[in-house]
Amino acid sequence: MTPAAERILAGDRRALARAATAVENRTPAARTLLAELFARTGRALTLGITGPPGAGKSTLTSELARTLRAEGRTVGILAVDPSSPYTGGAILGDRIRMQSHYADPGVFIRSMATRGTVGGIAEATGDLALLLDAAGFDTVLIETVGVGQDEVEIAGLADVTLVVLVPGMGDDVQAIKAGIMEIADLFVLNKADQPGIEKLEREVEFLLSLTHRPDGWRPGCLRTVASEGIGIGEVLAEARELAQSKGSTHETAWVARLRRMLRERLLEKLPEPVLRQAAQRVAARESDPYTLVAEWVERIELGKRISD
Ligand SMILES: Nc1nc2c(ncn2[C@@H]2O[C@H](COP(=O)(O)OP(=O)(O)OP(=O)(O)O)[C@@H](O)[C@H]2O)c(=O)[nH]1
Ligand SMILES: [Mg+2]
Repeated sequence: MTPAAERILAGDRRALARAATAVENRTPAARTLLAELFARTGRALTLGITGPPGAGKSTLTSELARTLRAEGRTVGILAVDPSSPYTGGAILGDRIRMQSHYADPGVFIRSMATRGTVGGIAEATGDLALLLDAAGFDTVLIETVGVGQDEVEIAGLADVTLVVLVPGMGDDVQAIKAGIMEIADLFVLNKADQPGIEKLEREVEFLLSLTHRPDGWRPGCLRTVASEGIGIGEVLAEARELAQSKGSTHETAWVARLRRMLRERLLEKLPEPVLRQAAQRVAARESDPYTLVAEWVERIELGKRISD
């Protein structure tokens, strides 16, 4: 075993932070490390927390972490914002919200903005979660903003996905339902101290009554006031129960994940400038895309980079 892996397993937080950066940067060394550590994973409970901007995801995450710490459990927190390259503000806000956790060695926090790479963000998140799992964290909380494709993929990494909604969303509840319904295991109706909570609850219950998911799952909903720590214990208890009963869906998650991993590795063999040049030639009708892709596949089979 490499010294880096040994240090991480021994609980060395600096080694973990360095490894997390390597994982984010998708380095070959990080891959070797993860391969080494993989056998030690599979123990952490991973919760996804997603929902619209400002719904209280970070507040809820922080409160979940507080509750878990009070139980003596360790917590890894990954805050991902795939939609915006500028998470500076959000991260700054989170720093204030998460302040009490930063000094706690039982909590590891990492915020990730989009790095501008194609795909990859879901994989980077998934790998970070595995790294924290191997490092012995009991629970991994993954916060993502919005409900785009990246978020759906990121949600697929979690054992249980909580979707946070708030009163006063108006037609937004309708608008976001399509993507959200597929990934939600539990709806958290936050800001229950605000007017309109009954209306929101009725709307969500109505949408749920119309939804028939292929897996037969019917998500529940719970009210919280995250900013006052109200309802957090119930959310955690429900999430744990769901994780227990969902136990067997891991294989399905790995189908999606293996597919993405393969895609990521294959695309690595095709650097962005080379892809752009090729696209230019195709657009100008100087070469045809079918022959081009066939040639690339042939090269990949020979283990070569396409740019070689
Ligand atoms: N009234 C009320 N305010 C809340 C509640 N939960 C969170 N807030 C406030 O809502 C604001 C947004 O909370 P965040 O936790 O940053 O929300 P978020 O979903 O993480 O936001 P982004 O990450 O920026 O999308 C903050 O000012 C919180 O204090 C709640 O239950 N009731
Ligand atoms: Mg947040």
